[in-house]
Amino acid sequence: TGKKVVIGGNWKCNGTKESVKELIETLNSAGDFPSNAEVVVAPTALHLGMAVDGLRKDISVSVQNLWKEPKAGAWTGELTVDLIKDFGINWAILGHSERRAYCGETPEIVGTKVKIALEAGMKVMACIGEQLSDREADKTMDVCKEQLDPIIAAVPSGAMDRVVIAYEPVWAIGTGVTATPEQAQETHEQIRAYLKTKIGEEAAQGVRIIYGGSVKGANCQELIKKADIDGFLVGGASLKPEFKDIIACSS
Ligand code: G2H
Repeated sequence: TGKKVVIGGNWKCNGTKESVKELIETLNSAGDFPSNAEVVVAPTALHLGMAVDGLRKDISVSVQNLWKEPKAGAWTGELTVDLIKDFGINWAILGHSERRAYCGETPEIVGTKVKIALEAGMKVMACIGEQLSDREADKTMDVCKEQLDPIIAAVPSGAMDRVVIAYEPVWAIGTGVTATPEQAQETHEQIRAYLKTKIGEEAAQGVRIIYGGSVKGANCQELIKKADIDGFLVGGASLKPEFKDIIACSS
């Protein structure tokens, strides 16, 4: 389909000035990336400047969140899209499960943020995923649909190609437990089938659906072989030199 593979690095709330400098140097000296890889890293807000200034230009920088109103103003502690774009940042991770779980982000809030980012011309990695109890109760797709609906509804006409869906089963996040390639493929396929009913066959085929949850150098090869896995959102392993091996697996 000619889709580029998205390899996202979600640094979460990690890093020191020294470790971020080292990571930037490691990535900058990692040699050529596969031509079909779209590499994006999301540092903490404190480290965004270092990343924008220091990283090679074929790595894009992303925020991990943004404010639910588009314009700068009296929003203490927040970052609005106009500030983010002014800084040269064009990607946002939105609706990560940690923000849903710990920061009260409802599916509706996530939808609002997706809309704001896309209207500003940004690209979005919108995260969805079920808890272990949902999976055990056979509710994986119910939860994914509930999270997907406001995201899909938020996409302005013609902007679907700037939306990446990150499927991250919560039980596989930071736990060392990865969904098996078969489990991940099964859900990715169901997500794409659901997208088809909402946006049509062709548009749904074009959407990159990436997997997140304990992705590492040792398991990325098997996962990327699957038909509906179009890349990764990597947490823990994106802070290590191993991230370049994950980028390499997209070739
Ligand atoms: C899932 C993932 C990155 P990790 O949250 O978004 O983190 O790879 O550490 O499970």
